[in-house]
Amino acid sequence: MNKEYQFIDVSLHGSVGVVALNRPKVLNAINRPMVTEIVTVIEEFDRNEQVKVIVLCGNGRAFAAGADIDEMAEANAIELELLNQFTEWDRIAWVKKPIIGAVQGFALGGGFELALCCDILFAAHDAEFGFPEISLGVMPGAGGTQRLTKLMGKSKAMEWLLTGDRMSANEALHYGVINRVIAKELLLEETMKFANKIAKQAPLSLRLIKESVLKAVDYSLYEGMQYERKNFYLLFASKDQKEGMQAFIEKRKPNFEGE
Ligand code: DAK
Repeated sequence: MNKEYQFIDVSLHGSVGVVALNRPKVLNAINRPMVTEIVTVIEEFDRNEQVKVIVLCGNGRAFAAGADIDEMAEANAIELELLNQFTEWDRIAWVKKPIIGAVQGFALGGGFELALCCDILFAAHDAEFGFPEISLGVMPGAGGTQRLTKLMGKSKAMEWLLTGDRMSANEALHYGVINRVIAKELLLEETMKFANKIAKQAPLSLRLIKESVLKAVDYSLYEGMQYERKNFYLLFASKDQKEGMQAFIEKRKPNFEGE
């Protein structure tokens, strides 16, 4: 990765691509060019054959304290409609490879919404999640009301969204919003360990399992199972299915190639 980015750090560690939000002085407040950079790089990683898993994290003491309020303060509705920046944001949801989020410190507003775009979330003990939009006289607009509700159910989501209160890492774990709480100093190390572990799995299986799980959120059980079945059949067209099963029979480790 030799391109220079202004608001993010990008690195490649074997088969794990890492995007670190990098405006630590303003707690990684997400401005518009940062959204463009994040989406550009995640999509590049998604197309890069070497990359199997993507990790998203923040430099400094926060994951991200929300969208950049200085940038938003004077915005008007028509300007936002014409900017149409949510189409760019929505492309994160189309990424095929697993995205693992590592959250330390604040994940607020748009920062929480970005974390909720991840497939797996690890958080440090000091992580705080919340939607402070209500105290700014606005509301979440990048998926927060929808994704939080699908994860924790209507009543609890309503409470967090209407109060704007901050959820601790342990509360987020309790409500099924995140996967693990980890000591702060080990957060990145443990996240990378996990990313490397799943990066060794058959790439096409990773891809189609992610796609099928996401369908479970939107589809009825019947529709979801039809979708799952098509993906199941599809994997029998792959070389990796032959290799995986042959390796089992020959009592050796499979050598997956993503084909
Ligand atoms: N925007 C701009 N600057 C921010 C910021 C933010 N969201 N959050 C923090 N900063 C800046 C502070 O102004 C401060 O800058 P200096 O004064 O040092 O120049 C620096 O970061 C450190 O912050 P604090 O001094 O406030 O640090 P504390 O530890 O005392 O407090 C805090 C941390 C996170 C509790 C506090 O900074 C805070 O309340 N921050 C604002 C949280 C918030 O309301 N976030 C915005 C929610 S609205 C979209 C996608 C998403 C969204 C919109 C559009 N599209 C794709 C179109 C989302 C909207 C939102 O997120």
